[in-house]
Amino acid sequence: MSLNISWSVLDTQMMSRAIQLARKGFYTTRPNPSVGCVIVKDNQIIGEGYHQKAGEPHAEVHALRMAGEHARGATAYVTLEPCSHYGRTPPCALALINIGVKRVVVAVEDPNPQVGGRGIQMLRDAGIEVDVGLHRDEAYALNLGFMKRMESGLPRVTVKLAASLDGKTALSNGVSKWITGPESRRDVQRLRLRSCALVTGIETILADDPSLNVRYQELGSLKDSVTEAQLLQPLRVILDSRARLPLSAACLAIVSPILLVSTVAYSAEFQAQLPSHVSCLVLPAIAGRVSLPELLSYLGQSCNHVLVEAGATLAGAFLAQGLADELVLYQAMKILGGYGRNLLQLPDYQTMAHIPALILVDERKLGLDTRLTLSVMLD
Ligand code: AOF
Ligand code: ZN
Repeated sequence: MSLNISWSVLDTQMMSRAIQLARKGFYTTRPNPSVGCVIVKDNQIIGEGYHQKAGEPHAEVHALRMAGEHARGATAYVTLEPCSHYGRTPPCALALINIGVKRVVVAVEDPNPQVGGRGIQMLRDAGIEVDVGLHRDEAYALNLGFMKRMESGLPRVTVKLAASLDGKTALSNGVSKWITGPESRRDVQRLRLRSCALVTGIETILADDPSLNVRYQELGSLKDSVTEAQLLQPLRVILDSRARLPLSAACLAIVSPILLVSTVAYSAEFQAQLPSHVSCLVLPAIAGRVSLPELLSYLGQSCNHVLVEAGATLAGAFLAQGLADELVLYQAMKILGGYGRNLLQLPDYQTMAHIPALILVDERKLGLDTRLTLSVMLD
């Protein structure tokens, strides 16, 4: 624990730098965590690096390569506990031991069951001084999805919503283009880019025929941190309980992975006509609809963060079932009036004790709109 450690100014500065480096990989490392590493000797940075892409070298390896033999006797600052397992790359703890670093400062432990404290133990067993907990909250916050998946097997779920001041998502005739402005819509591209999967419902597909991909040219200033070649498209997940998706849906024509989830199998004839980037999954039903807990368990095998971009029924189901961690609401300063559609379909709660408990964690102006980020308090 960090409670008894008094960190020096140098420690604090170096871990801040490591976190800054980790952030550089935020949009490209998934499903691996964003991790940064700085190697310091005689008050000088002699190596630094960050994890850029799953399957490629970890942060420590980049930093050690830069430092070379000078790393002997140095201090390594790492935002996540160095790994102890042979995954796609050999253990970073071993690399630090082999080069002979003297001290390792770790921001937060790695809850990955393959690591889970063993990286820190390996270093200590080799006689290296290890201090844990510097900037822990910041390092944890950088990898909320990864942390949740490793701790629970479930992905973090963000539900994206866009509405008018009177909480409507469309006019009564269905017209919704555009309630929010271009800045909000560009920000949705950022939400998609940070997500391993996007979940939508068949009703949204049938009504709007969206492509649900990340469009590089719409990334704005994010283009500075992600090149077009690095762009990772999230898995597009379509919940289609009764297997109604038409082969003409626009999303199918875009070549990036799609998962069609139904409660009854698609016909062999339909499946034979699907392009190779589309796969199908049958899950159990709850009240005639795809079981959302089963869906999240399935996605938790490989997805850190799931973005739900759906209509009021499906988005409401995630919230009502206690499966949403966060809501991001783009609120337009417009009043639609009439009988437009409601923001979320929720049960008819009879007491305030039963309504979802939300905490506003961020509020920001985006053009003429306001973006509210709300944490859902789960009991
Ligand atoms: C580190 N440094 O920079 C990262 C770590 O599939 P692999 O071999 O890349 O292993 C991925 C796991 O390694 C990942 O789930 C997490 O536990 C850890 N990530 N560890 O020491 C890093 N990215
Ligand atoms: Zn590693």
